[in-house]
Amino acid sequence: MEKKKESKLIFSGVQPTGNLHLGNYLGAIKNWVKYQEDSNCIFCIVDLHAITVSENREKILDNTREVAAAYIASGIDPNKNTIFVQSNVTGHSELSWILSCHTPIGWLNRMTQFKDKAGKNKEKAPLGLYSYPVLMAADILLYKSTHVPVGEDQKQHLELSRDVAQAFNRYYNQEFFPIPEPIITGTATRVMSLKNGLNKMSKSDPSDQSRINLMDDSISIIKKIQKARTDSEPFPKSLEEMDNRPEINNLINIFSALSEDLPQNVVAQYVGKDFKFFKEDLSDLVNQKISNISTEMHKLLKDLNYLDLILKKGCQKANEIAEKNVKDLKKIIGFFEA
Ligand code: AQP
Repeated sequence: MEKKKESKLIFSGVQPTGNLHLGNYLGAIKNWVKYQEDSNCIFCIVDLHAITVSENREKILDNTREVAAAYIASGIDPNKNTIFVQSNVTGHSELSWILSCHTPIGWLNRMTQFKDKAGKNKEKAPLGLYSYPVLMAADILLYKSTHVPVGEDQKQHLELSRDVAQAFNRYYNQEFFPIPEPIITGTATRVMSLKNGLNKMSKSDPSDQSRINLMDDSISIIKKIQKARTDSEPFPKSLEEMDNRPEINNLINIFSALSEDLPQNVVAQYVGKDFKFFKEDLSDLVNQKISNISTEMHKLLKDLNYLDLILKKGCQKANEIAEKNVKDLKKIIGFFEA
């Protein structure tokens, strides 16, 4: 087996908030699979992030196992990578506090996800939702990660992680944290809702029709794509024509990402044809790509002993790195060592 490159450390995660969807797969998990061949990879299930929203707290354990199953079913090899649950490694919370002391409030005030999720009721939003990006910085920096593959929606949080790393390094005049690089690749870095091309496909969208869940059966997938919103115009003749047609743009990008073909080739293939044919082929394609993952997820979720063992082993591996880095960090700060 080829030796992994020691210098590159990839970190990423998904929240166990239920309803894992095609956006999570195309924007994140699918891309991780190819990194495992030549990089050290740590894939986390970020349950501490999930509890920032009260609706997510109830099924946290089931949802945690669902994400673990999705990672493995999508092709992430638990023997080659570290797969673990965030709350099992105390270093995340510890580092989050330390980094929050180096994060100006003004930086957090600019985060659009907090504004979106808190809505009009900002005063009642929990502090954890506001400081979420600091915890995310801690997740990444705890392992001295160098690269973070994410979907487009996490770009702003990642930029904050870079700023926080730089602020800490500057303050202590050390190059302790590497400055993590975002990896945002492919034509589906922002998969949109099937019901509204201006909203991102999201686990928390109350409408199940807005997303393709990784565990949907083939009939549901066909129905959801059939009913996906389009417009009354004919199939576009060029990419430029898609500019003001967000729903069409989204479906073509999904097709392109799943078929690993360029969007312009997808357009060329269907120009002049009825949308019905495009949607039929898209349903087949989604089913073809998702059905193996879905079957494997169902199988894994019936063998909880196996899944839990993977997460326990992952916790040990993650803790080894985290404990060392937290110790070094405390030395730099100058805390008393008991
Ligand atoms: N619609 C999307 N298109 C492309 N990538 C996406 N990701 C999420 N939605 C899309 C990427 O999936 C990874 C894990 O996301 P997360 O679990 O941290 O939560 P999120 O970004 O807040 O995603 P959701 O699905 O919308 O969850 P809820 O509704 O719970 O907030 C990330 O890499 C993300 O970029």
